Order: sequence, then structure tokens, then C-alpha cells
Amino acid sequence: KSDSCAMEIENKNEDKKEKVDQSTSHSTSLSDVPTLAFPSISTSDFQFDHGKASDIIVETIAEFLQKAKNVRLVLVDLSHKSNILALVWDKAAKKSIDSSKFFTFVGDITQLYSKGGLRCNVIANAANWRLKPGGGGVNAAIFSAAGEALEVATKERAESLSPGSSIAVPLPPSSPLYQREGVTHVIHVLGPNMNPQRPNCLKNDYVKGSKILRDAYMSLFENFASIAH
Ligand code: AR6
Repeated sequence: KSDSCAMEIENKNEDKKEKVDQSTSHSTSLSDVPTLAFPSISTSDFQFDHGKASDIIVETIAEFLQKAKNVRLVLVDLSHKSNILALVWDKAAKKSIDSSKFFTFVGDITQLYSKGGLRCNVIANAANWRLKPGGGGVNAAIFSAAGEALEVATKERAESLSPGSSIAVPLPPSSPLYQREGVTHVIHVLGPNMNPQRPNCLKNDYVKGSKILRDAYMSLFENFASIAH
């Protein structure tokens, strides 16, 4: 319970920060800081262990933030009851990760600005290997909110994705996600799959799976850094 309270407070602070930003015209205002919002890759439909995933998320974030300057990372999930947000929140605090550079946020990743007041210019998608819309989860939500523009722009960049890799797609300004939310890029990420009903199931091989998940986050953060700078 205390975790979800902490997240609520964080969200409220975030709202406040963003409101202050909008009322000032400083070029260094927080809403100008390149921000990546990302879902927890592979931990829902792909059934990856939450304890192991949260370790990998926190480790790769810590590694990335050591090198990257002037960026923010935000892990998003739909519910205050999110187990993965609570685990990551806790482990990030224990590692003393700077909470102005990384925090968790409860909300729909396709409505972070319009509903949550949080400006994120880049969002990540937990994609499928065919880079196709639908299939439920965050993939269906992002393709549906972005409209056909995202499908077309994605096809121009790649036909498929291998586990552990990502691809950045610039969002056409005609997309509702660009216009309403200020999202300029979607980065599709393919994580490891532990669900026997989905392609490339790793059959509980967490040696392979953990490496793929780590590669997926490193690739996501590097792609984001090259957009940001
Ligand atoms: N906003 C924020 N977070 C969300 C949203 C949303 N709108 N929807 C879901 N989540 P999942 P995976 C969270 O299953 O495990 C798809 O069918 C969710 O609570 O979307 O990597 C693809 O086509 C969870 O924490 O992705 C692939 O085939 C996280 O997003 C497959 O699922 C990821 O859950 C990928 O499975």
C-alpha cells in the first residue's frame, strides 16, 4: 500500500512541476527535458518473471543514467496496483537512483499529457515481432491511438524485429498521438517471450531470457538517447 501511495505523491508532484513549467518561459523548463515513457517489457502477455524483470529494469536504468545527461525516463503502468511499478519503485529507491531523472507513473501511455499532465516526447511500445497492430496490451493501445500514420511509418522503417532489439519510428505530425500528446517518436521494443502460446517461447530459460530483456532495454535507451541529442 505504501508503494502505491508513494506513486500517487510522485504523480501529484509531477503535475505540479509541469504546471509550473507551463507558466514560465525558461528554456530549461522541465517539460523541455527529453523524456521517454516506457511500459514494462515482456511482463504481461509475455509472462516474464516480475522479480527478475524489475532487477533488470533498475540495473539498465542506473547504467544508462550514468552516461546520459539532461534526459528523463518514466516507467508507466495502468494501475496503482501494478506489481511491477511497486517492485521497480522500491529497488530504484534502494539504489538511490535520482528521482528527477527516473520515476514511475500510473496512467495510459497514450494519454500521459492529456490526462496526466506529463509531457513525454518519446514513448516505447512492447511490440510483437511482426510490428503489427492489435494483439492486446500496450501494443494495441499505441497503434490504435496513433492511427494509421504509425503503421505506415513503421513499415517504412522495418518489417520485423528480433527479440532484444528496438526500432525508433518518427511519428508523422498528422497522428493524433503527436497532436494531442506531443509524442514525436515511438520506439518499438521486442522483449523475451515466456508464453507458450506466442512465437519464440523461451520455455522458462531465464539465462537467455534475462540477457534478451537486458539487451532490449539497452537498445531502447540508446535509441532514445540518439533521438534526444
Ligand atoms: N498504458 C500503459 N501501460 C500499459 C498499457 C497502456 N495503455 N497497456 C498495457 N500496459 P503487454 P508484453 C502495461 O502485455 O508482456 C502484445 O499483444 C501492462 O500492464 O502489453 O511485452 C504484443 O503484440 C504491462 O505492465 O506486453 C506482443 O505480442 C506492460 O504494459 C505481446 O503483447 C506490457 O504488457 C507483448 O507482451
